[in-house]
Amino acid sequence: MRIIDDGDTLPAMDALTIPTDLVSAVKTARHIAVLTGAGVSAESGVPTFRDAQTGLWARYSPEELATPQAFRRNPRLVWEWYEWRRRLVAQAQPNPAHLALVQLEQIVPRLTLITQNVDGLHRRAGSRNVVELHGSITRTICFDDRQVVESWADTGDVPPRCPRCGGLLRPDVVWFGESLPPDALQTAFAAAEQCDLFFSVGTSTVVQPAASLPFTALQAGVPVVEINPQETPLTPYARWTLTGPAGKVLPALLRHVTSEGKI
Ligand code: BJW
Repeated sequence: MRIIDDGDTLPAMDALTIPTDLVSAVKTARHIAVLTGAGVSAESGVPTFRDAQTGLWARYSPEELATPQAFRRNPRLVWEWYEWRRRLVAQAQPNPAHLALVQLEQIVPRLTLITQNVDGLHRRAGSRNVVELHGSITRTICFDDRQVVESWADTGDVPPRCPRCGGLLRPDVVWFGESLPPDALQTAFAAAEQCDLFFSVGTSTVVQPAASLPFTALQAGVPVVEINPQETPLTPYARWTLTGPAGKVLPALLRHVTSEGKI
């Protein structure tokens, strides 16, 4: 259901209408799973990946930056791109979408927050049960043995070298063609199958295997809510489509859920 088509809605507390049956579904849910993507951090000033003008890949294609092959080809370019993004993320603050998800975790018996984002903003906002599918830009690993490296000598090398083995250092993120952390992946798919409400927020739903999570939920009979200003491959299948920025839609939903009594 698209909210713009919905006749049975609560009165707008702001410019958005929130379907009453969605509010009920949130209030009665025992376990909610939420999948987030880059759109959730857009209102914190962190660019998304695939927006034509402002996306992180506006100047380079993904294959030039986010693959092991790209790193082997031009490690300096890839390292410097991530250095730029690390600085951007360090200056960014959690936005109302992150904060609404913290609030949701506090009022639902169980919430599994599955994120594709590497910026750490969910944890910085205060979310506790966060599953990071694509790693974290704040950690550094050795390209050769994938061990986390906490510090290294500033020798002027770009990228710097692993203090243990001399290998090149890289960010602890998942590039195309690489496996996702198995524990995180298993937790995410189990949550998608076992939850009783699934939210997909701010993701283009194109990058696998994360993009399969809402469809796994659907196959298990779980209703899916999508929050996104744009349509995605998931849109035709979502029970509720809330068209708009997550930083407006999620707080509006939470206001409706909390204003009508506790779960
Ligand atoms: C807003 C908003 C606002 C804006 N509010 N919303 C099956 C079929 C075909 C291919 C594959 C397949 N299985 C695997 C593959 C290959 C590949 C893949 O999926 N390719 C596709 C492109 C087709 N997947 C992989 O390689 C994965 N590995 C793997 O599966 O290993 C096994 C294997 C390998 C090879 C073959 C087969 C099996 C690894 C994927 C790793 C993805 N890594 C990245 C980079 C992470 C590091 C970094 O940050 O640099 O992860 S790519 C990039 O995309 C990043 C993101 O997490 C990910 C998803 O992007 P996201 O979050 O959806 O962002 P956008 O920009 O796409 O969308 C933003 C959305 O927000 C838009 O919809 C906006 O409208 C919206 N929005 N403002 C709400 N205010």
